[in-house]
Amino acid sequence: MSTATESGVQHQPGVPHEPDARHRPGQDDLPHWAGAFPPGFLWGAATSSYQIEGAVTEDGRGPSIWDTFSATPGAVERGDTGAVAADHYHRYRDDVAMMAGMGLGAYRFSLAWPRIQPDGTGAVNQRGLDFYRRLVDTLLERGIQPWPTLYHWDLPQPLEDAGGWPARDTALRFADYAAVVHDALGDRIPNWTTLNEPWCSAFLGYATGRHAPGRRDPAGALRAAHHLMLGHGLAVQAMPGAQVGITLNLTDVRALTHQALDVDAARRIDGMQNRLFLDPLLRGAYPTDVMDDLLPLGRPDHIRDGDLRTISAPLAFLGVNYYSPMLVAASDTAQEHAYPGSPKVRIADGGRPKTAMGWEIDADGLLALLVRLNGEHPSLPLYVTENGAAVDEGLRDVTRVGYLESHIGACAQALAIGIDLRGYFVWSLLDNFEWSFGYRHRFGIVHVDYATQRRTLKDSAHWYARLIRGRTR
Ligand code: IFM
Repeated sequence: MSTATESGVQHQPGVPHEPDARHRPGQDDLPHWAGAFPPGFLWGAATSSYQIEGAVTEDGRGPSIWDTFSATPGAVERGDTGAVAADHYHRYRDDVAMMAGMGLGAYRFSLAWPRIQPDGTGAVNQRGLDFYRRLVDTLLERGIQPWPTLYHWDLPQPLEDAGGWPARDTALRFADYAAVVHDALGDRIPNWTTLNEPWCSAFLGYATGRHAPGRRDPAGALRAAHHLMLGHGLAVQAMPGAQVGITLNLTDVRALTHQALDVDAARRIDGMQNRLFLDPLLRGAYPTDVMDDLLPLGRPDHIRDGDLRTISAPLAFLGVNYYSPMLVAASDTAQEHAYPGSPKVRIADGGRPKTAMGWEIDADGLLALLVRLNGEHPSLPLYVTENGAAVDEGLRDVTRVGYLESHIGACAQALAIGIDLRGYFVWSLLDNFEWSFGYRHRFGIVHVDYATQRRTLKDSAHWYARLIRGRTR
């Protein structure tokens, strides 16, 4: 049984009401552009396996690089791990009911490779696949489109032990895993995403060591970036008939000044953050200026004939994760950052309000990015697959509401000028494990009390539900 509130949000048994309805945004708060989204526009929310599932040793799941990394002293704040996280593995039914109550049309989640192939190769663990079968069926029963990502950073530890993403074989193993998952679930799911944010996997994981597996090997990070994209291309081949896309964390890179050195700094960062991934995927070639920047790290002899043809298989869509623009400038001294080959570049402060992550809030950057992508690749359908804010305001998350309003407003503008934007996923449905920050930062539109696992809708969740219902009524 469920009960409707005046905001249209259904509350399911086991899903608590928020404490005070008086401050909730109502119909009058809907922005003027709310009606601009076409019917069929996909409204969703996103999560990822290691950040919410918990149950890391259950039903045959093997260890991932994030289990190992978070058990390493000093790697994650306060020693937090994803061992329990938001306990979604056990609570997925209530979570899906909550999503249905909010009117979500799609749920973006990732599958944990080590649940499905605990060794990263060979034997398939049916109990791991069964979890995702149950999740997908529950979503479909509720009319919510499953939007799965095959890889959101939780590499099976045995594959890291065998060389990780810097090793070419990992790309081949990824394609095998993709085939297993597609065979099991392909009849129920039309749209698949191979990778989430390969930039993070490669450069935070293998260059700065801020993410699992915690290696500091810039040349290895470059090999990892290539093998991630090769894995993507091989996975496309391994999922015949599927609509396959990829999600990249892209941004609008701006030079601090018009001076040549700052402009060159912006070129370099745009090259590493955006073009190093976009160009192989969409043009079948690496950007030559970026390859020149990277030459001091060694010759790219890991790139083999035919790889770029595999990587540039036609994409059904591009997923865009956008949080903040980047302002960059030349630096006199070498900086520690995640951009190998360009040490004398610094990230500057644009003086805008910031989220709790210290990320500047600027929705114009999202619009600029969508305009650029559409200009360069006019026939490529786009989805904003992540966008959201970490704020420490509890249930009255006025800053997050403002963030979502301005960024979804940017999406409305993009649609108004004819950009083929087909959906928007807020990051994140639930408060969750924010990687090396542990549980310090809260991205959820739904609050999670980690002691009790009680879920409570924040104002942003009510606002988003109102927006969706305002659109779909
Ligand atoms: O939490 C992450 C997510 O896993 C990937 N994209 C960015 C989010 C916020 O940092």
